[in-house]
Amino acid sequence: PQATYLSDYRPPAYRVTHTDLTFDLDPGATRVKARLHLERHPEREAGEPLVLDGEGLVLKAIAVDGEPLEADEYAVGDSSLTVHRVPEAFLLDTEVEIAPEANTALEGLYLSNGMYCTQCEAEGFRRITYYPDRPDVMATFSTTVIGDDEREPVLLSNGNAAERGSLPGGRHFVTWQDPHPKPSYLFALVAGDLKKVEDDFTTMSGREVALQIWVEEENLDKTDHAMASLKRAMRWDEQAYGREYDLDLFMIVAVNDFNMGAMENKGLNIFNSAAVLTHSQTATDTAFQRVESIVAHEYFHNWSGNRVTCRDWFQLSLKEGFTVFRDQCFSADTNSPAVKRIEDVAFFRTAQFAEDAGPTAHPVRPDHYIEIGNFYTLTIYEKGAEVVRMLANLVGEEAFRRGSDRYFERFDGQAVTIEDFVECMAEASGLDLSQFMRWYSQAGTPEIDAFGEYDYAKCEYRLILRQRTPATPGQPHKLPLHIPIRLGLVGTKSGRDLPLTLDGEALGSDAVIHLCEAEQELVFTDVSEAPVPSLLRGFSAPVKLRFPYGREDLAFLLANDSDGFNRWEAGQRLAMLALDDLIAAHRNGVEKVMDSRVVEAFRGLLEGEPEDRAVLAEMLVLPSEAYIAEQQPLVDVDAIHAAREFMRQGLAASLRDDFLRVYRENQLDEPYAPTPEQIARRSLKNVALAYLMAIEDEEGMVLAREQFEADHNMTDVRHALTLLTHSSRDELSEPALKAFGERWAHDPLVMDQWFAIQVGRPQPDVLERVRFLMEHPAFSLKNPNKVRALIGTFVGQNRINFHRLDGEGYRLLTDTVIELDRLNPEIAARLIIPLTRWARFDEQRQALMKGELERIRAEKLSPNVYEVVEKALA
Ligand code: DPP
Ligand code: ZN
Repeated sequence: PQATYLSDYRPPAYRVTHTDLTFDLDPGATRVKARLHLERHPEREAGEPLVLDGEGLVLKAIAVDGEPLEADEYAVGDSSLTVHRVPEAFLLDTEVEIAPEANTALEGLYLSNGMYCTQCEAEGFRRITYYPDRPDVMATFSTTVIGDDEREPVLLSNGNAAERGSLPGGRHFVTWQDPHPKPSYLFALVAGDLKKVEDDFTTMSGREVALQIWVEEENLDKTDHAMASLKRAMRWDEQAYGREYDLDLFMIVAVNDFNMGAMENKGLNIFNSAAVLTHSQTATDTAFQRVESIVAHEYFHNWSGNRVTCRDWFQLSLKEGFTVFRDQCFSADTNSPAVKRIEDVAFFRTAQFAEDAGPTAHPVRPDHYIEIGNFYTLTIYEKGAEVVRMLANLVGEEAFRRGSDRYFERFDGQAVTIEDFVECMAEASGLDLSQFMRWYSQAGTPEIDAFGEYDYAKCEYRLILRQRTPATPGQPHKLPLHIPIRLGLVGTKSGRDLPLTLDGEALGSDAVIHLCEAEQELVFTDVSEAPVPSLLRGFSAPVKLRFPYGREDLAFLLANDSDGFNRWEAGQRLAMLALDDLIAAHRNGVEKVMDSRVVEAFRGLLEGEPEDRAVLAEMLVLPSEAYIAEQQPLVDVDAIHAAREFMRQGLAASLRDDFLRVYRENQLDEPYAPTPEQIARRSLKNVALAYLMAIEDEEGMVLAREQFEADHNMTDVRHALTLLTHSSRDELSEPALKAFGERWAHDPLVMDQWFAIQVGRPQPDVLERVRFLMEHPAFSLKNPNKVRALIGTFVGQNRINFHRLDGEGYRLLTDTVIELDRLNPEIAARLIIPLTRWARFDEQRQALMKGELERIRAEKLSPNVYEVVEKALA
């Protein structure tokens, strides 16, 4: 397979001004007629051949300006169609045949549960018809869909429905007009026996918009939350960004088989059912929150992505980073901002840092790829969002809004680059952002070493900051970045933020420092008492920051920092220091001793007045095994697990009565609602229950069983079932699992949870269970949600068993990937990632992991898996 390079970018030779499509649907032989209005691109020379993308298409007819072409006037390749000579402006008609029922890759047009649907981003449209399938070709579309009266009563595409009618033979059609020029990746078609829930929205300028969520009939009762989220998102985008919706109709469709979470097709968002359907009995609080943020994310793309799109796929983070930032801010505004930030950062620092530290590390704007499908990554999305957040913090709220207004106005209807976006921010703020651009081109996680010293005599605090970014594949040398460091100095006597004076300038008590050099020294003057520095508040930059905090300092910050995020962070750091000791003890075979300072810090949290229960719940959770692993030079899977369990049990044993009290105090009698208040109480209660279960406390065990049987809502039921299943008490968990599995056998989204719960078991028998469940009638390798629930959860969250020393965990993953690659390369390439991180483990595991990668490499592979495996073995 060939790589594509950013530096090779050229505008297309021909652009499409209008696209007219007709689909005559049939599972095995759908006919697609396309009439493209083409013209030469003004920047390209006359006389170039027309080369269109196309994969897996059977060409049935081709004509230019109505004249059928002779066989020697065009050529059909594996992935292209070339017309040797074309005029400056012309009509191209093609007709192709495709087979949606044979499409297991879930790109292009495919069938999901008997329903036709499409996924065109990034390069799926070329599996539908011959087309310049690249985002800088933007055209208006009209789409006629012809389907069966009975099987496909509903025929949907982008834009507004302009015409409908019946046809002979029990068929009918609908024609859709989309007046907004769009790239092919935003095309969508859905056809099937769907039911809709309807609502409406009046935009800020008074335009009426019909809102529809289309689902299978049995899911009609699971759309309320998505609809309410959509309306909140529409209002929020008007208020926060001045962006209004621009069609008469906005549709969401839920499909069961979907590679991603959801897709922002113009006016017709297609969602993985897991990202849209919720009900108190079937979805957890986390799922409710995820639905809210994904509905918002896809809606926000209407401006950041659709109206202004990407010039090429190297610019993917232009729309994704910005849109993730937008959805994060939306969720923070609608829920608890501190908790949202904590959750996002906790996830980011495990998953994205791990990506940056592995062989698939890449910049937020990569400079080459083999398969763009492999670049829908945490770096492009989440690090991209962190980069936009840094920009927002550097330029300030008002300039950021002016900059974004400028961006949307200047580039409306265009396909642009990351420079265009940053340039708007630079213009709006007057800030020089040239060094900042390195965030887009340099891969890897910057590391900052900080040292501080208080001079009592001079009342000065001297802070030294040193940055370096480790080498990543293809980038041995890194340059210093422009890093915003938000900080405060917390007085050890007063417990308050001290006023900051730097170079004679008063900065308030919370300031953003621009770290631009490899090393910078800051001298704060008029510091009236010895402080503990609170650094990188709110995680103001996606970096690893080290500071030689003592445990007392951390306990102090945990109790006194005015920044909620950094209070949580202080607790995490304190726990990490104690965990490091326990890991070392485990490795050296000496007795593990619980650090009483951690116990006392937790006691303080549990016995204090909870101002924010949601934050408190987060503070009571120890760093995850994945996060601890990220902090170790060499990952010792077993020691990490043993250390963390030891600490959980130690905390539970010392604070048992507190946990029991917190559990009882946070029981709720009210009917379920996904409100921040209720969610906070449930999290707190469930964290407490998890501690009680960590020591298999008899009373805790009874509470878990009662919570499962009370059947109040899925959050509580799932949590209780998970705790029982992960305990050693199979006599309690087996009947519960059986009852749950039978009750929900008809609901695929609940069965996903049933799979995930079981494969998270720490017991060594889990591997046999994974293999056994892969044969379960509710499991299918063709359904990405099932693969993620069963294999993804096992590999990603059951670290001790995935990394078993007999290599069985690795073998299971490899067997699955090899089989899956023949069905769905995109999902296969994602699933294999944990194996690529072999360099982080001991020699024995390294050898096993590499051996499995070699075994995959020996197969005939998709470009997706090929690219990942090659990087891993390079
Ligand atoms: N569906 C993916 C997203 O919304 C790709 N655009 O991020
Ligand atoms: Zn997106």
